[in-house]
Amino acid sequence: MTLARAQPFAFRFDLAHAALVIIDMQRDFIEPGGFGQTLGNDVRRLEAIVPACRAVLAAWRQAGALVVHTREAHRPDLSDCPPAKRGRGAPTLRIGDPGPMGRILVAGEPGNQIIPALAPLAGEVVLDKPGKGAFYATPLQALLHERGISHLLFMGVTTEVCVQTSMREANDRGYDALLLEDCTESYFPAFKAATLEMIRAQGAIVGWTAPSAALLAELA
Ligand code: TIU
Repeated sequence: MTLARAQPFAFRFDLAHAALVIIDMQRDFIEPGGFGQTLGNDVRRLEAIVPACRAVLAAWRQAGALVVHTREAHRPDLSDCPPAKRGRGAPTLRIGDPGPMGRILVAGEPGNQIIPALAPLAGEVVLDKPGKGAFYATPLQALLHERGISHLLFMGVTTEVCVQTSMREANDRGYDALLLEDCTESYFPAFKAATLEMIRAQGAIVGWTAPSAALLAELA
């Protein structure tokens, strides 16, 4: 497949060697009462991308290609949450504290689940990650290697935190990575815009970006 409208130049991939990686589309970031809001953010901005993400996920599933979902999640005993992460800033609730959707950013809690509109299907890969990047302390690289994956198409939240970190990790590991522009969002519009620019600058120094319509047209 060729996404001719990708920036900074066309993105070519073979579906059999590509994965759709959906970063942290969890209630903790998208709904009120979760981690995103405890940090002081207006979380309502993020739900606007859900219809576009749903359309891509449906088309990708129809094509039969690999789907990977991630969740930012810590063990209930917080043994995988560095004190530096838990102590950062002045949130209303810290990681592990009880909130309206259960304990903040803790695996298994209601707020830590992927939103129902993008719920994983049985058999799809779902990875819990303790960091911002999807490769750090997860089996993602081994899993992609086993399946012969070389190209990653990303969507999810937030653009400049977990999505960008994961793309940079992917880039350093030799993957060609593309971010679907209308399927990612930030609490800060300027940060999203800057991230898209910095990813594709300098001849795709981190990777590519493209509108989801370009992918949907190829998958149709
Ligand atoms: N705070 C923020 O923008 N994001 C995160 O903490 N995690 C993710 O991006 N998933």
